[in-house]
Amino acid sequence: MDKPDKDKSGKSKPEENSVDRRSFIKAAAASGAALAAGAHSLSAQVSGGTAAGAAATEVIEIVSDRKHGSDFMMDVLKQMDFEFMTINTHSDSAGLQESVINYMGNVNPELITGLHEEVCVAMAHGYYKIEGKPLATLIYGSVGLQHASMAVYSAFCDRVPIFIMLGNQRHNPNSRSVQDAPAMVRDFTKWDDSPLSLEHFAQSAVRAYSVAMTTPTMPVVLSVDKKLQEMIIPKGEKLRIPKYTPNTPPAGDPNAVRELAKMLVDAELPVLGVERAARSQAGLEYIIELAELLQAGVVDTIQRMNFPSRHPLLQEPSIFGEADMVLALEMPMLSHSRLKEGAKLASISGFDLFTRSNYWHFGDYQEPDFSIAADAEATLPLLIEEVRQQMSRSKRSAVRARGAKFAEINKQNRERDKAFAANGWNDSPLNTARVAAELWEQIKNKDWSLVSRSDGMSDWAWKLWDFNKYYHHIGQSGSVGVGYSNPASVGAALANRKHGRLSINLQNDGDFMFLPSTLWTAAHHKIPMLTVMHNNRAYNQEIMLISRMAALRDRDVSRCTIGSVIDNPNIDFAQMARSMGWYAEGPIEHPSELAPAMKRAIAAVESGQPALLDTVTHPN
Ligand SMILES: Cc1ncc(C[n+]2csc(CCOP(=O)(O)OP(=O)(O)O)c2C)c(N)n1
Ligand SMILES: [Mg+2]
Repeated sequence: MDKPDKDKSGKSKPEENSVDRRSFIKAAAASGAALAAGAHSLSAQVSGGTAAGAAATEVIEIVSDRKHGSDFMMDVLKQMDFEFMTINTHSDSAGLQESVINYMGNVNPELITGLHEEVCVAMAHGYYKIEGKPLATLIYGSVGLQHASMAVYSAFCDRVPIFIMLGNQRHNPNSRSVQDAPAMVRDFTKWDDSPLSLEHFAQSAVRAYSVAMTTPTMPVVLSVDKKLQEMIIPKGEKLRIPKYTPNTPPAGDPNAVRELAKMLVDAELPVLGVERAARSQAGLEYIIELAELLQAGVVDTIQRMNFPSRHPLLQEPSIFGEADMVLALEMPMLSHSRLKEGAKLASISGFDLFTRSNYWHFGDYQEPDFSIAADAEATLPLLIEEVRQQMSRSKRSAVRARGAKFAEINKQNRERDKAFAANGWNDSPLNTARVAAELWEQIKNKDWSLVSRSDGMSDWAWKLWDFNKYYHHIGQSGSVGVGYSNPASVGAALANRKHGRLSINLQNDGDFMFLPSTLWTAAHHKIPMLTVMHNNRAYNQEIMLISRMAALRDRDVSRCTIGSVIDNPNIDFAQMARSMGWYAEGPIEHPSELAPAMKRAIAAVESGQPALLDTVTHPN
């Protein structure tokens, strides 16, 4: 962290480290940009950062009688360099909110208004998956956190760090205060605290950030007392802000990595299973390098952008049954039972380094034959080097044959998908493959990013588009909680905005209707993105499950839409979007309407507006 400026006598200049608020506000109004440039930055905070990015301990001496507790809290947060803070406003954080607005000039962090606390947290989830940096979120400790809880759970399951602050007041039992606010989400967060003093806040905020950002990354919670926010700090007080030094992520023990490399090199048909293996573009490139070196097959559950969608080594999960050696990379749910008799299963995962008990987010115990408790992305460079050293020249030429075999399987799978996509090409309601294909034609030469689940619309985007950069998709929710996708897509689009990328959201109708107010947030904060509805007017997955149940019981399957359709009345998504400031068209029911509507909507997005197309689709 930058040290405060000193004058010639060595004393701190009062306008720098205490607050003459009037002149500060004036300066902020005069130059928001200068304020942003002056904000302390720790770019190495992105997971995997090194000690080179460490800040220095700072002692703030209060020389004004107008400095408030929440102003000091902002001083503490400066070194985390939060670009945004999502908020649903509430009285118990009035001090903090006012400090963001006037003390910080609403810059780093800039407030992003969510109309529901679940929107605030899910936006932070989506933002991280593009930017690799957490957002701060400020929500009401009692009632707000209850709304936010499912989104916190999704981030926990998906290993996404979010810096959650709660407004609360324990000194006033008559209000909506809560005795132990973080308890509500303690089963699915990594750490929390409820500081009792400003220095305690400083300690806990830096600790919380460090815990959240160390793999396995996860959400953390600070409950911030209203009285502490609003207190005037006595003149002459000296408050210490601890320095933050990013942890290097835990990498595998070199001897164990050498042994693992031998298993891979000796295998006849090795396959990599990848789930949350890549945390960055570098991680994606490491996985490609390892797979190509070994000519190993890769099975991707697309929870992250782990591997290119058109890479010839990409395989379907059934290949697990043929492999003699499988390496699961951050894929703790891959059970040995899916492998053939005698096959070996190895794992590199941070799962055992931190987990919780109550809400299950795991499957059968994996039963690995060899297991390294470490971060996969941090371990891959070492593993690649070991494999490279152990691969003899003859081995390298021998593995080409299996690479060719995998490439042939991949080619057949892709041809099958293309043929399948053409089924019902001209149908109305629309074939979801056609929606994805028409969209691809229009975006393929642009800098695009799929900000929704890539398995939406029956995986058609994943099957038909060329995903090859880390920001090309944000993966899934982690929890399968419906309601995640709409706000997470807006958070990811917010991260894409400054990079000028075209954000695309393929949006299921059922998921959309959990948090439709998300649209207003996107329009209000001028977040450009294209939302294409998968409007099958149903909770279709549930209809399929209930129909199967009726069939098993030999009862009337035709009635199984009861309780799970979303029609009568049909929801007019375009009208809803327009009412909240979006460009919108629809309902679109005929395939001939698709391409021209997409063109107009993309033009609107490229002019800076969010746009929605309500495409009425086949159930799947
Ligand atoms: C919060 C939550 N409530 C209920 C469910 C159960 N559920 C699983 S899939 C699904 C339907 C989702 O509908 P939609 O988003 O329209 O997708 P579709 O199945 O139509 O493709 C529901 C309700 C869930 N996963 N999460
Ligand atoms: Mg649906």
